[in-house]
Amino acid sequence: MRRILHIDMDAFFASVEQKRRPELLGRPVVIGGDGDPTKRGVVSTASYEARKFGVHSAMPLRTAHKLCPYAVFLPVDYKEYSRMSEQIKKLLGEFTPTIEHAGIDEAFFDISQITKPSDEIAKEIKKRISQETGLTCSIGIAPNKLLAKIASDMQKPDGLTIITEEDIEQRIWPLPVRKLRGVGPKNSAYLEGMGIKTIGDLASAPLNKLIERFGKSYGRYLYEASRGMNESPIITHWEPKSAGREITFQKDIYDRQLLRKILAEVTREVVNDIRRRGYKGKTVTLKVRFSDFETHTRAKTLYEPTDSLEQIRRAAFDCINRLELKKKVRLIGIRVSRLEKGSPLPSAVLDET
Ligand code: TTP
Ligand code: MG
Repeated sequence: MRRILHIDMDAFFASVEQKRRPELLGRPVVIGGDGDPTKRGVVSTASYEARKFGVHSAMPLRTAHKLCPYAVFLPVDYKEYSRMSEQIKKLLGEFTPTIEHAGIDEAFFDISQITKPSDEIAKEIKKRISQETGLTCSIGIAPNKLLAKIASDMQKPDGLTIITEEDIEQRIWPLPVRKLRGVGPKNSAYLEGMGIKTIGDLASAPLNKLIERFGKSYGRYLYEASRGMNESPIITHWEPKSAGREITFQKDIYDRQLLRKILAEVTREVVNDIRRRGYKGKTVTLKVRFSDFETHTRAKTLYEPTDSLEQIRRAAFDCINRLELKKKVRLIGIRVSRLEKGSPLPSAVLDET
């Protein structure tokens, strides 16, 4: 039997801010955009004190401000959060090399080979993280990744939840289907239409009915997931599929020259990013959202993968030339995909070509 541990930091960005500014401890803190709630932008995360007012990730900052006007609003400081994330990941690496870094504040690892009891391992990790960073995390331990992730979310913040196969009926089945990885808002609404609200409801649906509605692979996934069955391996190394950036303007822009200038800058950032990580890309996709939210994309695929700023920029401009810019623009973004490993460049030469 495998033992998989999932760790997820509590209110990560907000906790890092509260840690470095102790005067914010115990206060509602909202992190998002450039920290000005009168401007456009969305909430990246909110401290648990702010969540009591209904503030949550992905909500417009302006809405958060209405719900919780006395919260402290702060800009996103990725650099600091990434630094902290690296520090935590390094520390986790001391426990086992079989780690999957699943996001900036979460990781899975296989503890099957560690002889200590699960709760002891979890407590040790929590203690180390707290000593070295002053932050809290929530940990879930289960026979697979699917259940471990559900478990880590069950008693947030500072939680420790251990789920065994015997617990599935009592503790997993009452949860809403949304809690299963791979069930988003669309599918859960569809399932609800079929009278399936909880994971337990899903577990009582016959396999052939699920396959009929959702296709062979997703249907079977749902059938097995509802029974807590999941064999996904720990993936210790990810190849990125694409790299991109997009900007939402403070004020919608009509000026074509200015848009091109911004596009050139964003493209340079993306190219620097793929080069820093040693990748070359083949497809360049432009995204433009107009002030009325109408959104268009245009893509260009090159003959071979490249990390040349000139070639990628030319492709980006090709794309924008194929769009009729008849309205003010709200957002512009560029993405380079079909990435392949090239050789990483030293950062000193990144901006040279
Ligand atoms: P989460 O782990 O989803 O959230 P969290 O750590 O803030 O809170 P919880 O205690 O519930 O785990 O995401 C980790 C970080 O990723 C979060 O601190 C901010 C960032 N993030 C965004 O920028 N936008 C989002 O929509 C989400 C969900 C997270
Ligand atoms: Mg988290």
